[in-house]
Amino acid sequence: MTVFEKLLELQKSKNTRLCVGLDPRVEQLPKPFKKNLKDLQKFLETVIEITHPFACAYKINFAFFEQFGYKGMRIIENIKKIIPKEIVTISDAKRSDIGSTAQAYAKSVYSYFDFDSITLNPYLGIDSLLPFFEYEGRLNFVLICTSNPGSADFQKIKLGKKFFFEIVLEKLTSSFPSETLGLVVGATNPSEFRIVRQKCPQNFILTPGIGAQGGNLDEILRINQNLPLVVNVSRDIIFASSGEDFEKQIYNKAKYYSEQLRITK
Ligand code: NUP
Repeated sequence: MTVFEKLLELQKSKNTRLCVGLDPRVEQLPKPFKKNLKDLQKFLETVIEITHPFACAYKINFAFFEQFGYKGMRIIENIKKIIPKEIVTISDAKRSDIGSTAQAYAKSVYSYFDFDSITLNPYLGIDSLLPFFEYEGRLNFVLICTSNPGSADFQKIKLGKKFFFEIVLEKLTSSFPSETLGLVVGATNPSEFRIVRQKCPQNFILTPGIGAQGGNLDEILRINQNLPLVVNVSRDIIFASSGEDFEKQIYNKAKYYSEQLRITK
C-alpha cells in the first residue's frame, strides 16, 4: 500500500485530517516536567499517548531535535517507535541538494529513520528531488507557498501573469505522479491555496499555519472541499497549557481540531 493510500484510508476510518506537529521546546515544557532532554522525551510520549486517537499523521520537525545533536536525533528514533504503525509519519526536514548528496538525505529519512513522508525544498531543481521519489510508495511534500511572511520574497514574485510558485508547481506536476507528490501550502495564504487546488485537485496538500500562526481553517476547508488534505497543528495542541492541567488541555485541543477536520460532518 502506498503512503497516499494509507493516509486516505486512515482519514476515512478515523474521520479526520488532523496531523499533530511534534515541535517540542524544552523551555516551554509544562510544569510537571524538568527542562531537560529526558523530560522532553517523556513529554512527547505523553503527547502521543493522548493525541493518537485523534490524528491521521504526526509531523516531526527535525530542527527541534537536531539542535541537541545526537541526543536529539536519538529522541526522534525513540518516539518514532511508539507512534502507532497505522499513523502516517512526516519528517519535516525540508531537504534537497545536488543529486548525490540528496541520495544521502533520502537514505537518512526513508531508510534509516523509516518515515512515510518528508518535506522537500524545490529550489535546487528536479534532480535534487529525484532521489526521494525513487523510494517507492512514499509521499513527498514539496514546499509550494509557505506560511511565513517571507513567502512573498520569492514564491509570490509575478512572472508575467503567473506567480513563481505556479511555475514551480507546473514543473513538479509534469515530473512526478500525483500519488507521490504532496504539496505544502500554508493556511495563511488562502488565495494561493485556491490557485494550487484548482491546478492540482488530486495531490495531497499539507497545510501548516493553523493555531499559533492564525490561519483561517474554515476558509481552507471551504476551498479544499473533499480533496486530499492533511492539516498540521503543532504549538496550539502540544503547548495547550503550561500548567498541571496540560494533559486535559492537550486532549481537548486535539479532539477539537480532529472534529473540525472531519471528512464527513
Ligand atoms: O509553510 C510552512 N509553514 C510552517 O509553519 C511549512 C512548514 N513546514 N511549517 C512548519 O509547520 C513549521 O516549521 C512548524 O514545524 C509547523 C507549524 O507549527 P505551529 O505554527 O502549528 O506551531
